[in-house]
Amino acid sequence: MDFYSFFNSSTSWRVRIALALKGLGPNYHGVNIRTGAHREAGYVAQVNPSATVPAIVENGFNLGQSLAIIDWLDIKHPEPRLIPAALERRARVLEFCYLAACDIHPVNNLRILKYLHETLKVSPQQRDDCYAHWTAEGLAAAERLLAQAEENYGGPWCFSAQPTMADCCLIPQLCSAQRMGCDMTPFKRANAIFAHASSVPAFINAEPRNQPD
Ligand SMILES: N[C@@H](CCC(=O)N[C@@H](CS)C(=O)NCC(=O)O)C(=O)O
Repeated sequence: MDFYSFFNSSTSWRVRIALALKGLGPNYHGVNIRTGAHREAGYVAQVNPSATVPAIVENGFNLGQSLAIIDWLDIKHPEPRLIPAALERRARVLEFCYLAACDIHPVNNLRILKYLHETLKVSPQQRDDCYAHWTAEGLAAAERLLAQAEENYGGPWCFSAQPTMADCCLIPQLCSAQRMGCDMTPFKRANAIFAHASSVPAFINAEPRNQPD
């Protein structure tokens, strides 16, 4: 399996956690999104028509979108399961992942931040305030879902004693918020899960500082 990732990309990081939890070691290809490698014609045509990272290619099958990749991995390599089979828990995990992937991440993505600054000419301070505002709103919603999840399913992970795709989404999102200087103190449940994940090898291996690029 070939895996296309950028070390500092939170969506690539989600997939790296999933791969590590499943004990899979694909061929790693660093795609530098800062220099625009994700928009090169060959990459877009053969690897990821979305012109983003992450993506995987296996036996001529190419797939982008981090949640679709994790779902695909979960069916192909079901141990350990990252998307629970039980209907209600599965729905809760997906609810959380869509919050991270559809509501929080997109407004904070590199191309959005660049557009704000380079095209709309907002100042770096306004751009960072925009990031902090939507991140705080999103993480507050995440915190409410996590409190409910702890009550219903326990911990130490988002949705029980085992990590799920929700944890794959949460940890990179928290790091990205921290990196941008957001105030993380209100997010107590998320911080507790983060502290737990920080000592687990699969999560450590997936961190940006441990990637070849
Ligand atoms: N919904 C996509 C988002 C992918 C995405 O936007 N990835 C970012 C890196 S975290 C990227 O490639 N950004 C390039 C850009 O903004 O130009 C997914 O989950 O895979």
